[in-house]
Amino acid sequence: MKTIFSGIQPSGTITLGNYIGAMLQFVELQNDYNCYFCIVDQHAITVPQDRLELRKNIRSLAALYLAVGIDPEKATLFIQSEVPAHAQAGWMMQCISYIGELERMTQFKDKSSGKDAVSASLLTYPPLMAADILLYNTDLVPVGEDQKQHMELTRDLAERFNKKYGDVLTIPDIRIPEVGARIMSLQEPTKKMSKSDPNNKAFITPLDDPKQIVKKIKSAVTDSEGIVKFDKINKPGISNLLSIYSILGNKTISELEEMYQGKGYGDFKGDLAQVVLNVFEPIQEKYNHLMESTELDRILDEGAEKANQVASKTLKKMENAMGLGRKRR
Ligand code: ATP
Ligand code: LTN
Repeated sequence: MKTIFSGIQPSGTITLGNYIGAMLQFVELQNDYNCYFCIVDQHAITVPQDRLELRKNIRSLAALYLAVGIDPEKATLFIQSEVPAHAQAGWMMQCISYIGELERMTQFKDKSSGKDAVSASLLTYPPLMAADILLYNTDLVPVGEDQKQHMELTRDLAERFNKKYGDVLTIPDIRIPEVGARIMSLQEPTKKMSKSDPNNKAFITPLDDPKQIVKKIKSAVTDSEGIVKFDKINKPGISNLLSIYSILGNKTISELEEMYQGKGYGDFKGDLAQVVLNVFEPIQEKYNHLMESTELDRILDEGAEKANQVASKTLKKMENAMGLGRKRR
């Protein structure tokens, strides 16, 4: 069986973008692959986090992974900071990364622009991500489109390591969904929907209450034309909503365009809100149950143990190859 690895930051509550771009793929892929799904808390602290909020978000993200349908019998679910090999291998990956290539990452440019104090870790974020992936001999990484550049760097770093130190690391491929790889902000539809957006009207989360979801969709920015038609360049707002409707409502874009011919955005948005609620309400119910159970800790303990076993083996190989410490088996 081939191996899959992917991670989500506990930097807030997952959005509709994370759900469509990442989690929907995870649920489907867990049946055919040996999967590792990680809560990348060390990545989350590359920007300031409130410690209590972070703790809450880690636990909440674990419950959400399960609530959307990740099955701990099939996939390994764990927290990055509970597997020390990530930080250790991350350091080794930093040592073979060039500052120039890290400065070219668009996520670094976006997250650092306009800030007076930029942490060094924001720059060295991608080598840690490479370590996450490479420790599990990963074949495939399902992510949204925004991670393409980081994945290319991960492949470059793995190839660089192998060239310098011998054939130790598996070169992973990226998997981006055909539709929904980039869900846009509801308020600025030319910007990616992001869970750390300071404007909470820009995103929907599965934990929003139904009234909030309806309100956010109704106030999503569109255009003044009033025609439900997919045109990403000239009508980014309605096109984004059409993509969401199409994926969650199992209808093609052209079916939707036909259904809403002659109708305004109001009808369309009302129906879309219902489609989103149909998907999110059962997730919320399962989530509430999991947060109250002791099951969550047991699953995360088992996940960390399994991940540790695999990761520490690769770490040893990497250290031996680089000449760190004393030779170990
Ligand atoms: P942050 O706002 O804190 O940077 P984020 O919302 O961008 O976080 P991540 O935790 O960095 O989310 O991403 C988790 C996964 O979700 C990644 O695979 C990423 O590509 C995917 N993803 C994030 N935002 C979107 C989006 N708007 N559309 C599709 N996929 C997305
Ligand atoms: N960089 C990713 C989160 C992330 C990740 C990973 C994704 C960290 N480590 C490993 C896939 C595989 C992000 O910002 N979305």
